[in-house]
Amino acid sequence: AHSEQTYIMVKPDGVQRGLVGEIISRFEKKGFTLKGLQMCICDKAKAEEHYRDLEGKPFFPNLVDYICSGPVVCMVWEGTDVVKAGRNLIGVTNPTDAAPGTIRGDFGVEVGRNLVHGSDSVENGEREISLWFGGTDTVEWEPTMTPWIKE
Ligand code: DAT
Ligand code: MG
Repeated sequence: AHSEQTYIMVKPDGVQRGLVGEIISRFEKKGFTLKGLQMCICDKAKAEEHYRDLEGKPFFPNLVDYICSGPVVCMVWEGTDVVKAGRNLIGVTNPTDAAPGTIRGDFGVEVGRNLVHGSDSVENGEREISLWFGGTDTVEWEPTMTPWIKE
């Protein structure tokens, strides 16, 4: 099976609401491996770069302000098809439409407070990981339980 990495970030509302542990726990229990973890307060330039594909959208200025409005928790998760599976754990963009059982479906009510980011492709994952993590800030390791999760 195909192993890859994704960039997952608990947004400022998720941090302020005390949902960091809950969000990490869902990725851990699913069977993915945490390869990088750090906290920061994002500046405007970095937020604009992170969301550069959305520049020009009417909500873009609000989105940038929101992401910069408090601490975020930045993570690299690795595993089989983790980009797609991670987005399934997170749920669709608007929490109103997100299925119960997903993070946004269980904890969110508005699109502008949707708690967590997940990369939408392997390529964007690589771009986002290099934007948020310096090369030395991730950890090479393999959990001993891997054979019980992956064939
Ligand atoms: P996602 O975060 O599900 O990948 P996206 O990449 O299309 O969604 O958009 C990035 C963020 O921008 C999203 O998490 C919340 C915000 N956003 C998207 N569409 C929006 C809209 N129609 N109104 C307000 N905010 C929106
Ligand atoms: Mg996106």
